Amino acid sequence: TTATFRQAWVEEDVRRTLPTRNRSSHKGTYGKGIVIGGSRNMTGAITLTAKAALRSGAGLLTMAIPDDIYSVVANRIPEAMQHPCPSENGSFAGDIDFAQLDIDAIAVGPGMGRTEGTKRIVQTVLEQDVPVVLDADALFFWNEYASFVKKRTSPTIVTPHPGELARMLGVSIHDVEKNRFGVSKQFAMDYGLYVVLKGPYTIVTTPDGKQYVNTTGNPALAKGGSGDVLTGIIVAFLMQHDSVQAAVSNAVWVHGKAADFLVQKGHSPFSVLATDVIDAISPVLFQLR
Ligand code: NPW
Ligand code: AMP
Ligand code: MG
Repeated sequence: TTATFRQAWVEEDVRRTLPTRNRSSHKGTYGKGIVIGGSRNMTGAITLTAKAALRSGAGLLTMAIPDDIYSVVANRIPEAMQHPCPSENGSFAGDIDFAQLDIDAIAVGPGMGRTEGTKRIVQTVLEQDVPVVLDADALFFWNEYASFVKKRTSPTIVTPHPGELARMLGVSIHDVEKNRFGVSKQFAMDYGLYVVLKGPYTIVTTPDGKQYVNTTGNPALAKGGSGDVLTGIIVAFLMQHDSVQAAVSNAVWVHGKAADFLVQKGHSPFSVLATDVIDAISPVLFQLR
């Protein structure tokens, strides 16, 4: 085993590592991202991811969605571009031709469902030589991706909640929760990837086993859609940071801080929605830069 490196990730770290928005920049400076997900029963998740990415400074953002749900999704975010994909029964049923797309980072999984189409697209995503965030349903067929993940040379980030990590490892949720540090470190080092183990005190683990514990967030986030928002912030920050660890830790921090900001401003944790968290990204970033 390696030496233990554990550190809290606090506001001072975010202030030190968050990039600035330069006077001479243009949209291409901040990266071209794609978020892939959605299905007929879950059109909201990928919409939340895309909107969160745009609020987090992504230069250009494309949403790849099953063409069955194209019109409902496209109607919600005029700033995002769309890449409608072949679909069957409201889910992906085909591949994505990345050669046609000019992409700097990918997030895949929110609201995608667990079909053969999901499996195929995730495998293709893992063959792309850019940073990849795997979340939600993109984590479902984990064992089938192992060989693809180990071959990658660009960063891979997985963002499981304890239920998802337990499923990926074939252990109980209790096994994950009683040893959150150990389990995520082992997993990160085995696969050579970044693990974001979510929950109160989210832990970000790097491929070499360093661990950063988040200090923001509250139970307002214990609600459907929160994780989908986090994935959008992560993919946007990956395009704007040099350090993957700083990008991911800052994203987790800003996500939690947005929820904290809302509660401080008099919103009840009962009532805060994932959409409100997206709207609070702006004042949080304003206070930082
Ligand atoms: P239980 O039973 O709740 O106690 P799944 P998912 C457990 C989409 N969404 N700590 C949980 O336990 C997502 O993007 C769409 C411990 C259960 O066993 C995905 O595509 C929305 N355990 C899809 O839904 C809004 C925890 O894990 C299992 C835990 C499925 O995602 C909602 C559930 O996990 C949603 O985001 C925790 N913190 N959290 C939309 N509007 O379109 C969960 N568990 O079966 O992997 O499903 O997370 O619900
Ligand atoms: P997901 O389960 O994928 O929707 O992700 C839930 C998100 O909300 C993760 O970022 C969690 O860290 C966060 N979250 C959920 N419950 C809490 C809580 N009680 N305190 C702080 N953060 C939470
Ligand atoms: Mg989730």
